[in-house]
Amino acid sequence: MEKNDAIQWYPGHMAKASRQIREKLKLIDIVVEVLDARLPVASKNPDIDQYTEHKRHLVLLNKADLADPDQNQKWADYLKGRDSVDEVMLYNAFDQKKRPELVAKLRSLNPKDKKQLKCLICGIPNVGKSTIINSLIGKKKTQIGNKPGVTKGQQWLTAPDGLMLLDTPGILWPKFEDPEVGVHLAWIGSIKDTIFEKENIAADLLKFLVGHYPQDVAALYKIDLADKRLPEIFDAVAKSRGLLLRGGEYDYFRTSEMLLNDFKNGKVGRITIDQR
Ligand SMILES: Nc1nc2c(ncn2[C@@H]2O[C@H](COP(=O)(O)OP(=O)(O)OP(=O)(O)O)[C@@H](O)[C@H]2O)c(=O)[nH]1
Ligand SMILES: [Mg+2]
Repeated sequence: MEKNDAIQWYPGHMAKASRQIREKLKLIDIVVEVLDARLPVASKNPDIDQYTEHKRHLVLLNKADLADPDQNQKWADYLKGRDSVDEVMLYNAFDQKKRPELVAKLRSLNPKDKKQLKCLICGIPNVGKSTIINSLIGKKKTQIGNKPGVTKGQQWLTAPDGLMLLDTPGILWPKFEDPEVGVHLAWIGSIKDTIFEKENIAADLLKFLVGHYPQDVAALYKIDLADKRLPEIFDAVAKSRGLLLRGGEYDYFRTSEMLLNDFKNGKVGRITIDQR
């Protein structure tokens, strides 16, 4: 990791977005903190705890469809016990069957039996904030995309059931104490993977996957992991996808890109990175 990475992780617009959230806090009834269920610890922006001090606080573990079901339950149970948290829910923003439960939870947190509930939807980039808003409205009203920084500014949206939702740009915190956190955030697409050497973070990812979810790796790439060390597994993945350079050598760059994309898009299987 380079010394200057902190600057790229916390560009000026995030400081601005964070200030704009603080300016709106007085209006907010419920803070909906969106985490990526695959990374419930590292996808938590510690700054959000300041927003929730005098507010109702719902934690949504979104993309639960991409995360390990056993881990999902463990994390949901654990987070429910946290002091400031009123409700926790495992969510999949593309599953409309989950919507009524979320609406019911929001209504149950209704502070003063208000007709109109103002909810702040916040979290780090790419965790699915705008997709959740679309799921609550029932229409594609906000722009979404599988990369960080799709939402550029705040926007109030009206949803049925008396919900007013404030979509906000994803915000990270200025400094990661643990460099691994940065790498994990790149795996889930919350920071640009271009600030790292792709081959390095792909090798780290493959190591994690082989260590924790070997069957998923073997099944997806149709390879036998027995007696293979990591570099041989990397080669086997390249070979299984025919990713070769002109001279017949393995194309490590394209293999790295493919691995990172397969993971980000949930092709490898239901994987949780932060294990509980
Ligand atoms: N599988 C799955 N994908 C999801 C879910 N929610 C969102 N996504 C995908 O995650 C990506 C990011 O979604 P966005 O809604 O743009 O995320 P965001 O938090 O608003 O991101 P920024 O605006 O960049 O901060 C998109 O490719 C969505 O299709 C979910 O519950 N499950
Ligand atoms: Mg967004």
